Amino acid sequence: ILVFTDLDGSLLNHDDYSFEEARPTLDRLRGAKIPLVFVTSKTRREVEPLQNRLGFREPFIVENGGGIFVPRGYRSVSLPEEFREQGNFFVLALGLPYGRIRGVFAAMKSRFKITGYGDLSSQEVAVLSGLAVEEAERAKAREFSEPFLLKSVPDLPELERLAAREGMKIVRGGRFYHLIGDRQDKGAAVRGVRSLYRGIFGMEHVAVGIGDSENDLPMLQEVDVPVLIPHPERGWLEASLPGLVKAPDPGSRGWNEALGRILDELEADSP
Ligand code: 2M8
Ligand code: MG
Ligand code: MG
Repeated sequence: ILVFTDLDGSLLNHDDYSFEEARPTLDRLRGAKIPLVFVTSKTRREVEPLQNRLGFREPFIVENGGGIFVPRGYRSVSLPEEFREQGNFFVLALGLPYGRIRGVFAAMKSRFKITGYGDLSSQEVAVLSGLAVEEAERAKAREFSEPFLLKSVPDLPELERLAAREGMKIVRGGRFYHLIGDRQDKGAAVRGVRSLYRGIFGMEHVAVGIGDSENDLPMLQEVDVPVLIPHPERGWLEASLPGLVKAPDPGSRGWNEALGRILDELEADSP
């Protein structure tokens, strides 16, 4: 078994970012040595402290599929050469460099009322997101994507056309839109990580995927057991996915319950 999970609104509560209620199932994953792969809009600098707090040291996917990070020495195998060494990680970039994304964003900004993380201070990002200021500073350390707010939603189709012309696209998370490269999304990155596990890590597996927002749908399409967590106000996203499991509650509580039940079933099938 391999578990892919979104963070905000899924493993972490939408409002207070807590994962306390997910502890029982997190402990169970750790005990059974089931890898938990984060698939998030967050940056590498946001994921690192979270992995430490949660006690997981697995590969992870950042910035809506912008990059796959594998900890140095993970499972003592050597990775394909497309993976570049970067600090404590080997990184496969699937997205475009942040500088290029910001360049296109600046051109969009001259015509539309949009505000990106690059235009905001850490204090401002903290207010908009509900993150602490130090966390907001980590969220601003983008490598592959620009989260932004849009004043007028009817502008979206025109922004999408501009993005497409530059080889980019726009996806929607829990609070923000994200300008990203058009070859990246959470689904493409999950496909890449699954083939690493099957190939060089030698692990055939059943994949579970858990998410709550539109940007999670490509990931949910790439797994065997897709799970949707409801938004605290909006409920479950509209989605037709074969075998879809709907978690009973938002955030970490729903995550804990739904994944706990799925593990019961998978373990009963292959004891
Ligand atoms: C952004 O991502 C969330 C994920 O759904 C969103 O779009 O609402 C990202 O900027 C991420 O880096 C940040 O931690 C998060 C904070 O809510 O917002
Ligand atoms: Mg989410
Ligand atoms: Mg997310």
